[in-house]
Amino acid sequence: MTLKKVKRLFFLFGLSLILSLNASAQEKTESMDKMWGSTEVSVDALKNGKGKLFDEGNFGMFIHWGLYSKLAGQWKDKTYYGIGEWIMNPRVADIPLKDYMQIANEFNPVNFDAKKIAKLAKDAGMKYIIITSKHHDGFAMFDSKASDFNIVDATPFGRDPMHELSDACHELGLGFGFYYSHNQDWTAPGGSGGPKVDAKGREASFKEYFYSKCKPQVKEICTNYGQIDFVWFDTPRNMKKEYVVELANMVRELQPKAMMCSRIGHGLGDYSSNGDMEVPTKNIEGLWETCDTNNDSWSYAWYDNNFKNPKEILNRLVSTVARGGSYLFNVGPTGTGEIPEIGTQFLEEAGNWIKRYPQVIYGAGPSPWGHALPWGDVTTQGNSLFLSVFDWPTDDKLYLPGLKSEIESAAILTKDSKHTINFSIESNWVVFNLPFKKPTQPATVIEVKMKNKASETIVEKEIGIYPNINSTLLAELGEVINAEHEKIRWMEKFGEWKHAHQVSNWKEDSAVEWQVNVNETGYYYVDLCYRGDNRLVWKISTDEGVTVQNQQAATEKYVNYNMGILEFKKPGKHTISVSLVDGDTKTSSLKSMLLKPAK
Ligand code: FHN
Repeated sequence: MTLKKVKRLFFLFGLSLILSLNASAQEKTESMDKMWGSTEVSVDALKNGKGKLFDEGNFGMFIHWGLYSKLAGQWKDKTYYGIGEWIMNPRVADIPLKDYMQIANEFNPVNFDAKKIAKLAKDAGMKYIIITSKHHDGFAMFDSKASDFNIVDATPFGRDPMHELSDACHELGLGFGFYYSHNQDWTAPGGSGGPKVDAKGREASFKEYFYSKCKPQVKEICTNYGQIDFVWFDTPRNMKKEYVVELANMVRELQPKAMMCSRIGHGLGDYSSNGDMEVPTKNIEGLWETCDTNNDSWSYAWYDNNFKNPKEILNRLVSTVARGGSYLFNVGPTGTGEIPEIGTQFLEEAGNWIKRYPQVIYGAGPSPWGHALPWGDVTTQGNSLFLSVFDWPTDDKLYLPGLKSEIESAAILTKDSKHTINFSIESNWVVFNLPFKKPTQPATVIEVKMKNKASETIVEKEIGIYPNINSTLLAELGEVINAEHEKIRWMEKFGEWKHAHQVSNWKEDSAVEWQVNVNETGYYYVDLCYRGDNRLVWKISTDEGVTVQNQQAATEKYVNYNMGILEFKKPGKHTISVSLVDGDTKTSSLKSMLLKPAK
């Protein structure tokens, strides 16, 4: 069927029949999206087989590009803030299907240059590219026989950019894969969120959508682009298991080397996909990934130039690797096909750093500390711990808490040489003597050679309280006593997810308790990060009988409030606990505590 025919038929059946998503249904399914599970496939077998690129590469480029990129977050003179690829959805601009499909007539990304994009990924230190072949809007960015609503048949551009990009990736030795929205399809009758009737006015079923569009298109992307390394399905929600199994089997048969992320649904992926834009706070075992974006939206939006700078990109990358995962970092080309300039520049700068320190990222293992440290993070390789120091200490000393394994030597790695640094062991802290000025930007790497394998490094579980930098005690790193501890997420702009662990539902004997290791005695300002209603009274106590109790305001957003000064009288191991003394026990939620040296 030609695109013209499709458009005419949809027009005939009226817009009211077309848009099926409503806000409450969406809310319901959002919570299902949180259930993206992990794989049942043997992790070791994957790491040594088809998962090698993913496991060792640790850094890939995600690309959200489609018809929505042309709209750039704007419809009929109005800007819609939030993730741009959702613009046609009733929750955003609610664009009539007929109007949306017509955008294809003017979609002409003449500046698309596959080689340039692949080169940027390579220069940025990325090892593979995963691009949207079809997002929820149903528009195929590849040549498809299964639907005319595709970039070759429906646009003046008339080229298949996916061919160009897969070729460019293969030429540069990069891995390549496709994102495909298998469940949601807002323009195909029967697709989740799509028209409820087909072109003939008959009720359209998911089954029809699945066999006429979804499965044939997945077959196309798995057949026409050579060997692919990833098929990245998304938002399975309540898709029936039988369909998911059928897709997974087909992909495994056609592309035995392709890794599928857990968002295919029903625990059938090869690796687990974390929540969007979420760098986890604690180490996670197995094969997993965090996908993140270089600004706030996934796809291009004209107003969104809130690009992560090289320091933030690298910090989030290093932290993801240090938690045991891989980092998939998104860019959104414009409607004419180019990646915005600032994003490009920042990625290249991040790549220059990675080129100098490949051992910190590629094939690197997780941090023995299990969480980020105040000045940066730690990855491991062979016998070495790599300390990526993003925040340089102001007093020439870098502190490492609770290290029980023996160090052989330590050195700062600069461009082409190693500068040995002195260190001392003071009770159970290692103190490195550093030059006053940070030697390399945006992070300095210190290689700490251990006597044994770095992955076997033993670290005490207490969280360090540092004398020269603020120490954060996250709720999830403490013990929650008789209160509710849950992981939550919320949207700032539409689709822009934030994540936290919170403790709520406080009772008289509720508390959060942390085991800490204090390097230096003295005074520390103590802040609590919480949200709630009106004013709250909190009490913070230590095992030395020191107490801070104070009232501060509360709002619906998490904010840090200064509670007072806490004293540690003796160095070493202590317990700190927090409890709610007065305030609404249901709405008061604690996220973290911050200890700031007062001197
Ligand atoms: O709804 C999509 C969204 O548009 C974007 O593609 C992200 C990327 O992970 N996935 C879904 C939401 O989680």
